[in-house]
Amino acid sequence: MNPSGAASSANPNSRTIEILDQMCKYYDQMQDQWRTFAYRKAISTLRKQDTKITTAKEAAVLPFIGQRLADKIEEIVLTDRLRRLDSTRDDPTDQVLRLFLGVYGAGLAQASKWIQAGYRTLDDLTTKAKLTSSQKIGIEHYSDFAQRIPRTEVEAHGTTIKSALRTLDPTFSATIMGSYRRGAKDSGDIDIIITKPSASIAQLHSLVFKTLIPSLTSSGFLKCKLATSSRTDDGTKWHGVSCLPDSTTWRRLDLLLVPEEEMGAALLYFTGNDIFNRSIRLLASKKGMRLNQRGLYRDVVRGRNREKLNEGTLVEGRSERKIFEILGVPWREPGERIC
Ligand code: DCP
Ligand code: MG
Ligand code: MN
Repeated sequence: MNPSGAASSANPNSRTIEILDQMCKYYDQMQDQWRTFAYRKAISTLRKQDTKITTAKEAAVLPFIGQRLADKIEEIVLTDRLRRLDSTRDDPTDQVLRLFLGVYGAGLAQASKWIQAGYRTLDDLTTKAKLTSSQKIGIEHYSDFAQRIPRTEVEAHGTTIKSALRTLDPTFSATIMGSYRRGAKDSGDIDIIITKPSASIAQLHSLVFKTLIPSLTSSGFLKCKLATSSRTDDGTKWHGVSCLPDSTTWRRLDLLLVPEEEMGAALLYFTGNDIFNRSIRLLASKKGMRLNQRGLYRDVVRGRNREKLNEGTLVEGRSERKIFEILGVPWREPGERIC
């Protein structure tokens, strides 16, 4: 196991891993979740091998490596490259698509529409396309948002929020989540859970939206809001942008407001990674339960197409460890939740 996730040069398959990793990043940029997952799983299998996998036949018997991936592994070993990867670099439409998909909030549908309208550059979008205010920010700060955030800087953003909260109400707490909690040396954004013992979601909402955010905005730390959502769907969240006083690089910041009784489920959800979340949710559903970011539920009645007919009964929401226990999954430290 290589918990840092980096392809160690000591690994006999490091060159294969390096190229598969580039292919995986490509699919990630294309927002092709299935291929991204398939590649990540195959890479994690390869990392665990002590010998060099040189043929498709050897590769195909390994877990999570199907025939097509096995053929690619053989191609890499034989030619030291992957034609599929090279072709992505030569295709101009493909490059524009990836460029547009990098705009905050832009999905495949939006990016394709821009391409169909004849736009090819970010400048085209700025001057010709009709953009939402979030998309405008996504374009203006395109290169900021594309940069990884060093761990110490993630911490500094967390500290700013924590100290602001402390002056407003010392019983509030903020916890840095996401890749940071998994121990990553750098992160794509800053994810923070805000909670307070025995506070309702309405009280949390009021303090954060009416006091914390306005105050951090006037101090210059928060730059803008990109998206918000409240209860009913998937919890209360705030997506926006922050920037340290000694920096000019704008960073993506995600806040999640969580009542105490849901903290365990929220910690589990917001720690990820996304593949780990998928697999643990699948496991819950195999056991007749349902796991989401608010809790673990049982007696969920499902219809013919496995659609939910009721919400079920809450089994556990408060404790992350108990959710693992009830599901019969041995505890995994955040750093080990990398699939
Ligand atoms: N999450 C999820 N499914 C998604 C998006 C997010 O389960 N589609 C959960 C797991 C993630 C966490 O939320 O770990 C935070 O989401 P991020 O997109 O911020 O991802 P990470 O923090 O894991 O990585 P990064 O460093 O790229 O931000
Ligand atoms: Mg994150
Ligand atoms: Mn995030």
